[in-house]
Amino acid sequence: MCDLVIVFMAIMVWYNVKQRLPEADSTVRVISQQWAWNFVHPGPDNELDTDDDITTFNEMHVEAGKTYHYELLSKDVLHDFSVPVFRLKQDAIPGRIMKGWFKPTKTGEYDIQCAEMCGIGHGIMGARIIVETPEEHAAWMSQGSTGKLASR
Ligand SMILES: [Cu+2]
Repeated sequence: MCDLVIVFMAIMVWYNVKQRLPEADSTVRVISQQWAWNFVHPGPDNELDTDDDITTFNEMHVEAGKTYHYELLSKDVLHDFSVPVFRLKQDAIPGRIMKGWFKPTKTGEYDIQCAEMCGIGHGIMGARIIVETPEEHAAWMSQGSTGKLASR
């Protein structure tokens, strides 16, 4: 009987963490490939798949205090989108769009890594997530939407 209670409670935790997404302030697309990360940010219109989308390579920009949904894709093999500081790990599976969410609360730069052995370049498949204040994020977005985004 105790096993059933534990299984039921585990399912409820899984549902609350992985299945029930809170309402998003914004959605970003994360595209993994051997051996890099591409990030598609909605531009000032806050909609993906429009002309003002901002695509970056190995660098993701988000605003502190906002809830983000992500759409995770893979162009080739299994990868795993891992942001250790968020305790976030999600497999990227070719042919599927994996959805999830996060809410950064502190500004700063943090590591993104691939947590799935994905080939000879797996070890160099790192990226950064830059959590910005609203002002910093707006400044970055205005650079990106005019095509003047500086690459690091
Ligand atoms: Cu990998």
